[in-house]
Amino acid sequence: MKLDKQLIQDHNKKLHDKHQSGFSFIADRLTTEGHDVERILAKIAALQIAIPSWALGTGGTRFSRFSGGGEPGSLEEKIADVGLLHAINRSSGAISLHIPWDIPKDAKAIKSLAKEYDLVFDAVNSNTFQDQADQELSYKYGSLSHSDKAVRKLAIEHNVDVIKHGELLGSKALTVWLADGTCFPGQQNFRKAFQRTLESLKEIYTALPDDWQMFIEYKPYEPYFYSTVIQDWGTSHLLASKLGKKAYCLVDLGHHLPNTNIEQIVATLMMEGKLGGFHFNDSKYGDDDLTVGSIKPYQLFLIFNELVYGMEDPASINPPPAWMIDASHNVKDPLEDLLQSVEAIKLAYTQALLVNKEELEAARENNDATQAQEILQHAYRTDVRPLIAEARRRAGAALHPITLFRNLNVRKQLIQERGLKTVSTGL
Ligand code: RM4
Ligand code: MN
Ligand code: MN
Repeated sequence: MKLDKQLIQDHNKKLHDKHQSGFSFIADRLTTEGHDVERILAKIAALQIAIPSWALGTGGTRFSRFSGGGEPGSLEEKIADVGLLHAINRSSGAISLHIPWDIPKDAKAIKSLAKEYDLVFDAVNSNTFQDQADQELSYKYGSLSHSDKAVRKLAIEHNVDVIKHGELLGSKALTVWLADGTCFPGQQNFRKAFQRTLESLKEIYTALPDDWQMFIEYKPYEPYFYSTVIQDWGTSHLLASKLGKKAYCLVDLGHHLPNTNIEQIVATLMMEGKLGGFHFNDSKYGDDDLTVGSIKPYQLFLIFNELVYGMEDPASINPPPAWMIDASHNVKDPLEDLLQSVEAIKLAYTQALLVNKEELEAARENNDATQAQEILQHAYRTDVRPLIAEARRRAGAALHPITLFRNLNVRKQLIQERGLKTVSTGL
């Protein structure tokens, strides 16, 4: 389904007056406070967040999966869904593929289809956490860290294959997330598992084109519950440092134990120039993969405060990170959820742009904790929604994405097109 641009214009026209008064109000206030509103709007518009190809269907838990209707049944339909999101918000201009869930059979055709929707291909993701139907060796006891060299070889070759698929599509990064780990104390030699992983990653790294990056994702537990080979940012950083300058760490918000200070991890990694990729989601307990900003919006703001600091610092050695939503949708319509997630990311980003850095630094130097909090929360408590809407309007997108999505009955149309019982590949 392709969205007629006129429908967006009609929607914007209806909301115009209300939007305009809200926007003038905040723009005036920010100008009085010394902000350059045009500069902020340009930054908001420039932030593009990749959508993973596995987030467009209804996700499941280990108990069940309640499929929604009209789910994309092919890669082409997934691209159409991301294209739809991008048409509505002009902020989701990239798609991230998971191989082999989404192997492009005809890369050229897939690439030109994506282009029709104004989309590019973000990082490609390998999958060594599931055995494929025709697979002779099993990843049950690990992949890149496996005790059996033949299994490691299989996993290495798969990653090299994923790079090749990515090259044909114009991707510039490979994300490696390993499920490798153990469930029981004593099951594995930690040192050997790390060394084997490093050796395997070295081989993959050799196959990485010069202008590519490798993102190493960490996770403390799950699917195994005692140990994980790449359990935390320190392990990821150690591997990335040993591999070389094309290797970076990837922070997935859900891959931390409750109450971990993620903003501090972000600060350290950016200081070292090693933050390559970022997966957004939200959680209450673990890797819940809930809508971004639905549980801990203040934490998201604090994380963005460090990200903005790292991105705007002229002395920064960190490349621009690759942004992606990594979520699962068990309850909400996946497309609505993704629209909400993109909005939440933009809200936190914009609020972080409003932090008065000079005043904050002065407060810090004076050890004035009260003033530091005042400064941060002054930015956080600013309702920046009209700014984001204005940036969208200027880009030709909808003032209120969810309202437009609902008014146009998009899901109903997708069900008519694809049927009620389609199931998309992914988790
Ligand atoms: C993992 C991890 C990876 C994602 C898979 C589907 O928990 O977050 O990034 O590829 O889920
Ligand atoms: Mn992830
Ligand atoms: Mn995850």
